[in-house]
Formats: sequence, C-alpha cells, structure tokens
Amino acid sequence: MEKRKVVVYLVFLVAIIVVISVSFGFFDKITGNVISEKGLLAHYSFENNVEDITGNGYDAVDFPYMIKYDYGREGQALDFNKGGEYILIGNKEGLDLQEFTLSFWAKLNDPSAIYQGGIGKGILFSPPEEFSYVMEFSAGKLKAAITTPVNQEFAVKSSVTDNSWHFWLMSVGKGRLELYKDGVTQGIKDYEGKIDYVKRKNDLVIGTSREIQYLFDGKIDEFKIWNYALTAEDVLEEYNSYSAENYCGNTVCDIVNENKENCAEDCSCTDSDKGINYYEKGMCDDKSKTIVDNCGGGDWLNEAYCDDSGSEVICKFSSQGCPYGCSEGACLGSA
Ligand SMILES: [Ca+2]
Ligand SMILES: [Ca+2]
Ligand SMILES: [Ca+2]
Ligand SMILES: [Ca+2]
Repeated sequence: MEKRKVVVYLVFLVAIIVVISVSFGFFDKITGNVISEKGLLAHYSFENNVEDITGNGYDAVDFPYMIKYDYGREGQALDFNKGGEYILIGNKEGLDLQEFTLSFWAKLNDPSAIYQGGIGKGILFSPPEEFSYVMEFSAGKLKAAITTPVNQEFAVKSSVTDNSWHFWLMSVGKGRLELYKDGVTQGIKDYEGKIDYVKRKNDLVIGTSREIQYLFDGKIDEFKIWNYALTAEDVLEEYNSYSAENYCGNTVCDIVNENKENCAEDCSCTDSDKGINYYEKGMCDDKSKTIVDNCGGGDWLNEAYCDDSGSEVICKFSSQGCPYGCSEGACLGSA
C-alpha cells in the first residue's frame, strides 16, 4: 500500500473513533463535565461577585450592599458576619420549578446558634404559607423543605455540629424530596401535589430573609441550581468534583494562596513554650509541620518558634549556645 493511502486510512480511523467517543460522552467523562453542565440553571461561585456564571442571566444583587467575601471552599465565598446581610436573587419565573436540585457549601462559625439563615424562596423560618422551598440552619440542624398549595410542608432534617465546610444538596421532583450532606443521603420525604410558587413572598434569597433579619454567621460558597432532580450517583459525582484539598478550613496551611491574613484558622501557629524559651523544651506547630526543640551538638540548642516575618506564620529554629550545656531539648539552668 502507498504511504499516502495509509495516512488517509489512519485519518479516517481516527475520525471514526472521535465521533464514537463524542457520541458516548467519552470526553464528557474525562473532563468531568457530565453532571455540572447538564441542566445547570444557575451557578454562583462568589468570586468577589454575586453573578450567575452560567450566563443564564440569574445574576443576584447584594441587596443591603454589605456582604463580604473571604477565602472559601473553592476560591472566594460569601462571608456573613451576623449583620443580617443577604444576597437577593429575586422572584424569577424560571426558578419556579417542579423538579430541581439546589446545592451549596456552608461553613458555620457556631452551628448551635438558632435561626441562622440559609437559602430560601420566600421567608426563612416561616410557616408554610410564606415560602416555597428552604434550606435553613438553626440549632445544629439543616432543614430542607418544600410546600404545596394547601400549605402543607414536607421536610428532611440533618445535623451539623462542627464548623467545617459541608456540602448540602436537596433534590426535589416526582413526589420525592431528598437531602444529602457531603454526598451522603440524610433522608427522603415523599410528597403529594405540586410545589406552590404563589406564596406571600417568592424572592429567592441567600443568607437571611428579606424582611426578618436572622444572623447568619459563617460562609456560603458555590451555590448551584439544576432543573432536574440529581440521582444519588449524580450527587456523589458532583461532590467529588470539588477539590479534596487546598481550601481554608482543612486545618492545613496550604502553601498556595493561604496565609495568616486570609486563612488564620489554618495558618496560625502555636508554640508550646510560648516562643523563645531556652529552658523549656517546646513544640511548634504551624499546621503544615511540627518541630521540637533539640540539642544540636556541643552546647547548642535549636529553639523552635513561630516566625511571622514572612507572608505566613511558620515554625522555624533559632540556634543558641547554652552557657551550661544543652540536654533533652533545653538549656541547663546551671553547671
Ligand atoms: Ca467560590
Ligand atoms: Ca488550608
Ligand atoms: Ca519555643
Ligand atoms: Ca524552648
């Protein structure tokens, strides 16, 4: 066979493989876009703004113009500081869905506090005639609920007892409401009838309600709305699509982008002998490593301490000669 014919055959073969792969979603799988793209109506990543990054036009407004942004679960997040601040998405017809999924990351400073807030279409912590759906935090619980025109409420609750990041997801449709935490189901509630969107209040709001100020204290990140009920498999895939490391709140001072200013909780440093203390053996922990005072040979002591001269606080050694010798990681008090 001629060289040219071989090349033509090869090109043809590659073309067929590409067509087959695309039809079977092969590239979707390797790029991880299967779940995140399909039926995604709105996505707020809160990278210092409240825009809907899908381009579907569901941009929100920082209504009282007082929201802060801080280091989040993925990049930046909304940072609520008990000021009654909220984000207004509003009453948009395209969000009056009979089948949908809501998901977001939240990190509560004090999970046990009552009536904190969350996400709701209508008024949070209200009777069923005042909201269509909510995901709201109070007293160590998250409640996910919907209401029907006869003002009946259907809800599933889950507990939250720590101040770590958790991934919350509510899927609703075809008479079934399911709540997930970190990809794991927390309960299912069957319901009858349609979800009612003709309530006294229909604004979709993040943080607190528009009329009543609740004091949400913590962060919310990566809020998404889909127009269908994700399956348990979809939910796990979505949860796993978020990076497993390098975020503020994983208790490790991640080298990239984290420092004592934007992530003090991960990057603060402790020293058991409270700094430079030659006569006590101490241990320094800067969340990425721990080092212990030790004798370096002869009369020399390697003294561990928290050094804040750089952009992050890290444990370092300072060497010091001991006048009466070094023993067991500390200078001897006398000869
Ligand atoms: Ca974000
Ligand atoms: Ca971290
Ligand atoms: Ca020390
Ligand atoms: Ca010491």
